[in-house]
Amino acid sequence: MSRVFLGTALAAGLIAVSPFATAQKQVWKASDVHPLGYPNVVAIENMGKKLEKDTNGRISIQMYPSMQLGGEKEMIEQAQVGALQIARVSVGTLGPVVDDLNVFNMPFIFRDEAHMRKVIDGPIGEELLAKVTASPARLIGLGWMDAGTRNVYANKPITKPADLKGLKMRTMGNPLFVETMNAMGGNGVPLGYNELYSALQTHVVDGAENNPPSMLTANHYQVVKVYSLTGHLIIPEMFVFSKVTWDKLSPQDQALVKKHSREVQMEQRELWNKYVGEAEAKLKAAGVQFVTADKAAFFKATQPIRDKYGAKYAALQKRILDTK
Ligand code: BDP
Repeated sequence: MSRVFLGTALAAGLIAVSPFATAQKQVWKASDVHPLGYPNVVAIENMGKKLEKDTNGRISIQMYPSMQLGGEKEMIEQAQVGALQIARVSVGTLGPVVDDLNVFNMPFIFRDEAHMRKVIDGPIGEELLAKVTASPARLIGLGWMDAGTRNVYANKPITKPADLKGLKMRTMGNPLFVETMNAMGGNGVPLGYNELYSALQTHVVDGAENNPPSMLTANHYQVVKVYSLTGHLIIPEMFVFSKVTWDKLSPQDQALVKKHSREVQMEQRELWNKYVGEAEAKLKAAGVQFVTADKAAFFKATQPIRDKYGAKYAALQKRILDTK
């Protein structure tokens, strides 16, 4: 086919190949388990506004917040088949899909949140996004988000591993977290985030672990009243794009999305910094008790997990630890 003919045929809409398809108006579906107003949701919505402006309305994003499309496992599956374009999920739930990510899911792998941010912003962060893209998962790793530090909550203070004895504690759906919770002294029960509120309410589980904004916005604080600062997990989140849709985009559109993704990464963090403080204040005002825990004891109790899983990623783990 000559170039001239191809061009004419495309302009006439005779051939539905990708360059033509992308000239059409597209509304991408994005989803998040968190509600409107949550930093992650706001940052993706803002990306949608920028894309709309840059493309004169050709591309826009429709956000489906608050677990409207299910939990993160369901969101990942929808993105894999192209039913959803952007899924913002925890690396906790992505670990079982792209195994290399589990290096971030190990307890106490990061010294603190600043350390985690250094790692995701630098070459390791880039490499892991590329690993997702290159994996058979049919997802494109676009960028990272911050989710602070996860601490345990139940209806009693958990200051040391013995306090978790006999407690059923919800974890994200990843065997690594069940083992971690068991090593910390409790009984890990993997459940989707979308199942958690009712599981707490009906005492299917006695507690959970998460950051303060999640405990607040998912209403867990209405049922569980003591937040113990175990600091066992600092897990970043990722927003991924459906490869099915991505492959139909022009290189220009792909580059545009990539550029905005880095901006999302930086913008979400600013929003997060503010949001965490507000969430803590609201939890306290609602009667949630914040308790200091013996972090060193939990660190020690979880050493077998780092030994077991760390061996697989020894080189990467060393580079993470060496990131200053
Ligand atoms: C929240 C994360 C969210 C996870 C949720 C969970 O932002 O991505 O789905 O924890 O525990 O902190 O499932």
